[in-house]
Amino acid sequence: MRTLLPAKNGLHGTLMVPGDKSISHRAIMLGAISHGDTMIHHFLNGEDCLSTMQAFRELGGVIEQVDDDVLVHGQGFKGLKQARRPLNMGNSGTTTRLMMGILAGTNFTTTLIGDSSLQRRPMKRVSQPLEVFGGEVELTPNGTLPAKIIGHPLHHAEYHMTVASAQVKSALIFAALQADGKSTIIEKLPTRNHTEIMLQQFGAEIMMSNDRTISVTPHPHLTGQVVEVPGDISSAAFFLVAGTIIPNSKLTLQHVNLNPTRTGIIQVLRKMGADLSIEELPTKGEPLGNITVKSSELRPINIGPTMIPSLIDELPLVALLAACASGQSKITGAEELRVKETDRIKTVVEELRKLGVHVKELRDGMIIDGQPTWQVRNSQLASHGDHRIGMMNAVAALKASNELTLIGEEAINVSYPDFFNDLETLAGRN
Ligand code: SPQ
Repeated sequence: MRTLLPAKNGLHGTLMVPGDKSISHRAIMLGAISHGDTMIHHFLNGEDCLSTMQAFRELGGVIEQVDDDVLVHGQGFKGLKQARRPLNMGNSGTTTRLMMGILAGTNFTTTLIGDSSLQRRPMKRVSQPLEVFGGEVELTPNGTLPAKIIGHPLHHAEYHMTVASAQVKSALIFAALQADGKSTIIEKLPTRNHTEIMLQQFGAEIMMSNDRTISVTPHPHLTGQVVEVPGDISSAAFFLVAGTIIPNSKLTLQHVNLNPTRTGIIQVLRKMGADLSIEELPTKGEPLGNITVKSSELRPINIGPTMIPSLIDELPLVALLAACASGQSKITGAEELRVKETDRIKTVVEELRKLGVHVKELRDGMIIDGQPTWQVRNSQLASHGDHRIGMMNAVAALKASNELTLIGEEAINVSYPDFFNDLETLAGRN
């Protein structure tokens, strides 16, 4: 249990947030299936990405790590070897789903297991489309882990996705790379495109057109690269929101990834009236920049389905922003939140109500009545084992007038092990 203190003097300073989680996972994966060495700088040392690293080691990969520098000795798809035991995906949906696509085309069988949260998350969304490519994945009758991936030669396909999910898309791209001809994947809505961008860097022939169509030429010669992982906008978002809602704050987040498929939170902050400025930085890879925010008065907002993928992981924070705005906000089209580490509609509503915020739960979102001050009803906040809910609560607690407590702070190690240290530094308490 952790004590959460208010930030009575605001938040100040400059911070380099940890490396992007999605990009760190993909850098290990692409490094392992490429030929030659891949050097990864600013790798995210969170538990999820370490699950990916460990899985590839158990598949015969040689990976060296010194702090946040990681060297992957790639041996190509064909260099992957059967693991001696089930691979433990921990809490990581990204590792699980992307691995299914990579392992579908091997000539061996692999079993994937995970923690209690991951065991509840839907996996048919990957196994079913993989069947279209000739893949075979056995799941429990509920469509959950453990998953047994029976490797097969794969064939090409044209597939229209039925969920807006970068994880499903990426699994299918990995399958398509091992198929017997060119494949096309058509997204329901545009989602984060780190797999596509990084594959191009490693030498794959992968074309993206009209935002939603991806064509994959199989069996490229992938060559190891140097990957500079930018700061994670999903981690920076906690401080962007804190800097906006806590009076007397001004802070700068450095080297943050500004890939437009991820920057929905910046659009939301601007639409709500946040004082936010961006200094774009020169880069050879994905766009990045320094973001400065100052305390601001906020207007309410309406968010609908098309915007959701670009801020899916930031929606708990959007709800918190709405709770501080002058009026009623509405989030709809966000039913995907129900299948994250927790049902994030339910857990956000439950935690905001403890803080005295009026929130109505909808099937696919919520309606939030913004209030300038909250009357805390229950000072014992909980992460529910979900890193993003734990961090949302820690940011909310900065605004409370009294000390609160957080149960389950360890969940935060999944994506941001130094979160509280960084928070205390910005609050001037370190
Ligand atoms: O890896 P995991 O557990 O699924 O992580 C989450 C998160 O909050 O960190 C989701 F709970 O991020 C996903 C994200 O929601 C990471 C991701 C990716 O790297 O491809 C894509 C999104 O999931 P999805 O299902 O929309 O593709």
